[in-house]
Amino acid sequence: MTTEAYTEHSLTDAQREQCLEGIDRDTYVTLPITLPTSTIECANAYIDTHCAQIPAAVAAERGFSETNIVERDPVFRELLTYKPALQLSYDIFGPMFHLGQDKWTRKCRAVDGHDPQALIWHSDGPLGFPEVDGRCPLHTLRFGYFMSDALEDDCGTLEVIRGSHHKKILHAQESIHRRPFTRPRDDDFVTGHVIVKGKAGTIIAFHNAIWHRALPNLTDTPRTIVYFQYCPTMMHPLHRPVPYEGDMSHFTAEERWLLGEPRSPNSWVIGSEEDRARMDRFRRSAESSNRR
Ligand SMILES: O=C(O)CCC(=O)C(=O)O
Repeated sequence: MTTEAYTEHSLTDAQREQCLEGIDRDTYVTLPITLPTSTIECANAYIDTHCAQIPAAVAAERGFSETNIVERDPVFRELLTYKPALQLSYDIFGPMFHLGQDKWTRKCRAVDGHDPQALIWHSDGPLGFPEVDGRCPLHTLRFGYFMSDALEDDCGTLEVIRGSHHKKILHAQESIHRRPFTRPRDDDFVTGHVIVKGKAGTIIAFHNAIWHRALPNLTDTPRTIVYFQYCPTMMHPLHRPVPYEGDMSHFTAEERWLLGEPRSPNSWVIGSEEDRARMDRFRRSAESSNRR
């Protein structure tokens, strides 16, 4: 595990290329760097405090999870602009992307096998996103930051189907969260099945069309993960009010952009030169000065 401050992390152009190749081939990739211990400790300190305040009955019904976390603790504000994530987002979307989701989830040992935070097989994204031949293009890049070790098969960690963005999407026209979901072939969830395990600090990035799930945690080690996802500015975030409704004066120009600073209609979709310069720090070093 690295010990430098995570704000100094960045990917080389070659690492960026390798990560994109990995996503293109496997639908997800494990980043070649890990979070510093201090980041893991700060995130867990916040989450520990939050969980301690949740009444047991509420925790049993809903589990432990929070969305829109950037404003809750400085560690999440720092993760908002975690450079390797924004470098890869820039590679995929160009400069016109913003925050699509920020959340954490902690799963403790399931009671009677039940875990309110467990999720059946699904893919991510808005309802009604256009499909091409049943496949969904990459509209959201999601980063999972492991804040606990996830080393056992039954610890409730993320499971994926490797290469599943090459298959027909599970969720674009209808929400599988509202409708029981079946597939005609039993081996759909066998071929390429990966239980994504790793030590605390592991970072994964994945395509919205990935088939994924997370089962109940059957171990005594709580499993904690933080997710940040990025999408084109023309897409509305999943949980956040955008345009941002509060005072943004304490945020940097990059943070304001990512959080949905109020702007002209054109600047959500096409953007001016000034808009497109907001994410300049995340361009490749070898890139020409011509902006997209
Ligand atoms: O707990 C996990 O890692 C899975 C989360 C997930 O599938 C989702 O939020 O869509």
